[in-house]
Amino acid sequence: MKPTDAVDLDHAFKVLDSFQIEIPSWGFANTGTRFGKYLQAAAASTLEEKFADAAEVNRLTGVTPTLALHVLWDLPRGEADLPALKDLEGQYGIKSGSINPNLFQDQEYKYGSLCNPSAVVRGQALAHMLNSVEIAKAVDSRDISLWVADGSNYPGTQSMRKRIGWLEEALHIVHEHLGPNQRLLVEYKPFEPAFYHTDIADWGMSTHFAKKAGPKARVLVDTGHHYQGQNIEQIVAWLLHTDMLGGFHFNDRRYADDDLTLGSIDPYQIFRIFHEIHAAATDGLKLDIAFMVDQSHNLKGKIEAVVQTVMAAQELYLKAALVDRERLAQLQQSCELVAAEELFRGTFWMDVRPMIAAWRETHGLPANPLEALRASGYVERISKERGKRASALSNYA
Ligand code: PSV
Ligand code: MN
Repeated sequence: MKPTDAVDLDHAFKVLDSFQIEIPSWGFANTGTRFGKYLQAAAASTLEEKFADAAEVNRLTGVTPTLALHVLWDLPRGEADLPALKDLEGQYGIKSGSINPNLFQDQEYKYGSLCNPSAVVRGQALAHMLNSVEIAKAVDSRDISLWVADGSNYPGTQSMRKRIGWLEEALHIVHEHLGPNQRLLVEYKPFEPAFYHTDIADWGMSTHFAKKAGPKARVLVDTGHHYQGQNIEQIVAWLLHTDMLGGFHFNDRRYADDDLTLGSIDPYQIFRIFHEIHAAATDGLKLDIAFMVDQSHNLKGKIEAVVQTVMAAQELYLKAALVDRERLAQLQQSCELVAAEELFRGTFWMDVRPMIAAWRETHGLPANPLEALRASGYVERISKERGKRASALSNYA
């Protein structure tokens, strides 16, 4: 079947209709490395600006109706910020997405949050988790997306085993407070900020904690959080098989958690991940997977980078959907290795961009969102407005 066949296009359009991806509020803000920040005039510094930018990305791409929020960065006053948040949702037509508790920036968490040896600090971290659940309920957000930065830097300085127990206990309590449709997504990361041991270091540990927490907990795979050479699609296949896959934080990486644009280093890997998901759906598995972006853009223009990311995600998702899985299954069964690989690889090399452009046009969207962003003058406008405010503030200071 040629990619331009009517049937194919129909199938492609259905695939594209089914695809949405959540973007992170922090992707629009000034972020940096531990060596410093390069500030951008267009960066969002208020929640309203983050909503405005998210609305612009959704206007251009049509597939990002929700914005992931980080509680302490976006709602520093907790529940007191909710009325303003609800107003912004209405004003910008963007819904609050996953709620990300923050258990890493307060001074008390120097030796850990939910895994801290001090019961008092563990209690504080748990209270923040429960508060995050309440915030999520108030804005009708389904997913609490938890990343625990806890760990230790030197051998012998912490009891890894005791910390497992403390975390099991805390997540179980959090789970008990979830609403009927809510989920707890447990993210893992092998290292950073901890450099000797991390309390939730890999998908096995996340799976364990999610299972201990309760039936509404699942694993969250951040593609940047793996060692070099790890086979992420195999992890995804396992999580699908065991019904433990809750969602993704997409980004790309070259060395560690580099926060690079999705597909910028290894688009084939994202294709392979999406293939596992499409294959599971073809095989009749029940899937409920949140696709989210988790990137901060230090050098690229932020809105441009988010639009580029969303476009890359759509392309790779569609390519993977177009794999002729029936034929592939036959080739796998008869162990025709080269033919199977060529079918797989050949689909990866297919240029699906014209199909996506055609789909966009049928939805009243710009055929090329990046070009449309440039033509809109949005970034120039906000650079002027936000830049003026930033320099007024610095003059004042
Ligand atoms: C940590 O590296 C992480 O991937 C977690 O998801 C955080 O919530 C996010 O990045 C933002 O720091
Ligand atoms: Mn993440």
